[in-house]
Amino acid sequence: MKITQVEAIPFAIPYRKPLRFASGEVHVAEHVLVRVHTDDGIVGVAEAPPRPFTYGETQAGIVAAIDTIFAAQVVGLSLLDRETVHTRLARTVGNPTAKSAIDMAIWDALGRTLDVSVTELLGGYTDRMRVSHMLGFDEPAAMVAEAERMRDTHGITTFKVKVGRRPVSLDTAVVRALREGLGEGIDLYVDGNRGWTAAESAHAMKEMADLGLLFAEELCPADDVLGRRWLVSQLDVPFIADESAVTPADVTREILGGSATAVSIKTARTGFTRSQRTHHLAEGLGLEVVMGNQIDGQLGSLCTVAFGAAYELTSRRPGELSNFLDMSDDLLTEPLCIADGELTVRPGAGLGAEIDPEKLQRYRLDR
Ligand code: MUC
Ligand code: MG
Repeated sequence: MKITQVEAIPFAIPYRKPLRFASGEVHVAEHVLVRVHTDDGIVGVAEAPPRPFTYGETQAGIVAAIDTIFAAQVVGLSLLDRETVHTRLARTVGNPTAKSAIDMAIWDALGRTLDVSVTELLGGYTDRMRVSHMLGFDEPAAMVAEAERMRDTHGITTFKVKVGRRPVSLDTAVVRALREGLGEGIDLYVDGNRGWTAAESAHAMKEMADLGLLFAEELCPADDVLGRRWLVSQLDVPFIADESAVTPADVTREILGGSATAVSIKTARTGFTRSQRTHHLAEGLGLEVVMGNQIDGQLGSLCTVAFGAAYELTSRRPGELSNFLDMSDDLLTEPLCIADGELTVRPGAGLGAEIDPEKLQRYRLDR
């Protein structure tokens, strides 16, 4: 069970359709495949998706951080030394997805070694989650058509709508069109990626008061401390902290400061070990949890559902598990399939993900 090597392999797969939102846009999945090898010949895998516009990580930076800082901190440890791994990696404040991919690849390797799924190792609550699809910026008619396609093809009935544009009516018109076009049979919530001010957010939420939103997420910056508290205090739906609350300590500060009332757990940036801590904190504080999407590929989405399905609290709400559908291809031998609005965890050992060697060869950038 001894870790002998950590590989960081950059790859690039184009999106069929770019995803646009208030803090950036994604045209190509420029991710890093992380492989953790052990002396038993086991290989655990995970992927790191850099989001430069949010966390400052880049693909080249992730490879460099793993090769020059993190690999040496874990090589020689046992797969069971997960707390030591976490402590060593946590010394570095930044690089959330580089650290998380190593953590998740270790859990995958442990599951493969013990012949147990990661979901069972974590908590084993269920084997599936309902799916919520993120809709990026576009014209109202195009967003309604996209939501209808997701509902009719995959049975998805929950949608997170990207907002945060100016004037706010650009976005409120979209949300209204979605409610009118798809009716009461769907659930809607909005994510501003810090695009609006607190006052603009309050105005937009009033304008959408009759649309039955489930949540609001990161409508304005958490650094606008009093403005955000003022906003959150007047909302009648939970306000989700996403990029403002990456660590459990961030979550504690945001919640106790009255700047959020719910939390997005993204395995891409807190791995499994830190996501567990956030989950336990959320349970103790009585918070709503949504399993979020860092615009993950199929391997990242498999990590999200593996964690989300492990606990009652994380599987209660639909998880954001479907944006890999917008990619032109992926790395897994057997693609993920969303049917009847659900994604199931893979049966078998670890994450149950097999990387297609031919696809990896085609998309890797370090050939
Ligand atoms: C989200 O929930 O914000 C957009 C940027 C990012 O880091 O994640 C996505 C989705
Ligand atoms: Mg968000």
